Amino acid sequence: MKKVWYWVIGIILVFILLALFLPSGEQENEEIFLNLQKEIYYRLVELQDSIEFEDEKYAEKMEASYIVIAEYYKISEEEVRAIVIKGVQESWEMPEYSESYICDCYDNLYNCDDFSSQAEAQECFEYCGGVNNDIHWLDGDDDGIACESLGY
Ligand SMILES: [Ca+2]
Ligand SMILES: [Ca+2]
Repeated sequence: MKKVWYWVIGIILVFILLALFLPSGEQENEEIFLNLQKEIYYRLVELQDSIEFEDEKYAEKMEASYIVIAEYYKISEEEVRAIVIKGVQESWEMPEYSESYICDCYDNLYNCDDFSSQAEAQECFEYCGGVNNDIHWLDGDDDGIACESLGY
């Protein structure tokens, strides 16, 4: 009778070990989740960096930045703040995309007349995801060409 218990305990141990060493799918999810958190953090830092310190509404705009990011990622403001705390505590470094950075994509921020040429508008349009993410509404007819009204 004792042998049966050894088997039962043995099998349970095997399952526990499997559960400990095979959560690769979960780990992958965690990694995706962490990358998303980092993206949210970078977006927020970027947005806050764009607020001029001399701006008389500096504090208000800093506060509003949390709401903008929360709305964009469809999460709560508290979640954004929690991510920021995590980012600061773990000192996440900003990605080095300063060279490739073209324009902001987190909200409808530009109109065609904000660009000095169609090519410039096109560049920003494609940088933000093209037809699939025309966040600035630069390509109203969805033909993949932004701001064709800018004939220059
Ligand atoms: Ca626009
Ligand atoms: Ca178009």
